[in-house]
Amino acid sequence: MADTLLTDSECEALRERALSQPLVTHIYTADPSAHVFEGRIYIYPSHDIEAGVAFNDNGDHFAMQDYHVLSLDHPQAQAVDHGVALHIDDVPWAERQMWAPDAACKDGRYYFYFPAKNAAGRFQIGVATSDSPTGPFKPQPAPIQGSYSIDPAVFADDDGSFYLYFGGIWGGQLQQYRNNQYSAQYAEPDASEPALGPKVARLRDDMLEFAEAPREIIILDEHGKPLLAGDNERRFFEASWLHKYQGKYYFSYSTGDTHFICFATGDSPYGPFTYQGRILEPVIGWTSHHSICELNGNWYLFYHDSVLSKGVTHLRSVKMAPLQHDANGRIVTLTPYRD
Ligand code: FUB
Repeated sequence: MADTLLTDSECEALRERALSQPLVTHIYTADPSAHVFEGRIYIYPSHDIEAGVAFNDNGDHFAMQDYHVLSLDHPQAQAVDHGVALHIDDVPWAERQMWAPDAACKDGRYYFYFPAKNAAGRFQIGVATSDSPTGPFKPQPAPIQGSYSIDPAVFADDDGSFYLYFGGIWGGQLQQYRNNQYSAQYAEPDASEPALGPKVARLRDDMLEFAEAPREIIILDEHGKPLLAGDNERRFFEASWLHKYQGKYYFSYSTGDTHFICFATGDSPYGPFTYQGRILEPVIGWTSHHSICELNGNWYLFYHDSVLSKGVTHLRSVKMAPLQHDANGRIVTLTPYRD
């Protein structure tokens, strides 16, 4: 394993690999959440399938039913598929649509967080546990109390606290909540109003429930004003991720209908965060979803696109490319790697 900074030629080789091939090609994978556990890179993706469900604005055609875990011995290695880690049939409360997951490790135990729709058609977030980073994961019988919407992402802070970020508008249903309460009457704010923010809650010590009511994250513009709902090129849509670099918290996310992965920085895991720029320009396919992790001083972006399926938006493939923070801590924008 490379235990030093990547050389320029190693970086270039990794970029080339991202250009030409996904991490795995025998199944479709998306929404990669990557972490380094015990020196190895583990990737927790969605497992895309063709379920024959008609396309609609709610994303019902993203009808995934299980999760696989991938891992890499080192960044240049061939990814290993560890097989099914959790199936919807084993989750008592989940009916359909296992969307973007994430995982965390605490005291040698692994916690897998995943969204799915319940019998009422509402997304909630569940947790499943294992002694192994690759599962199989045993789900809790009920979803996390007070959870809703999609795209859980866990951040482990230096003081041992774990935070769960979540939320996504449109098919992710976040627009139907205010102050953590659901109403079918709620909708997206008007274009001139502050955009809906993602949510964050610190996790309880046992990692199985929220330790507090979810709080809204505010993303500010360069004047210190919240981004507006009509600012489609910058406002939050889905795909929360948090990483820490040189003491700053970096919140990154997808802008959905404008297809960018952007980042904003702040001084607390709760925000507020100030918009800084783009990490990734649009990929092939409607959705964009990423994660960022560090191994031996090198930073990596994990993302997906629909190149392998020739543009089928719900049949995506996970890729990995080097990511760079410049001397001022700004993330250098990547252009996607198309063939
Ligand atoms: O994979 C289903 C959904 O597509 C995810 O939850 C979103 O982030 C988008 O990537």
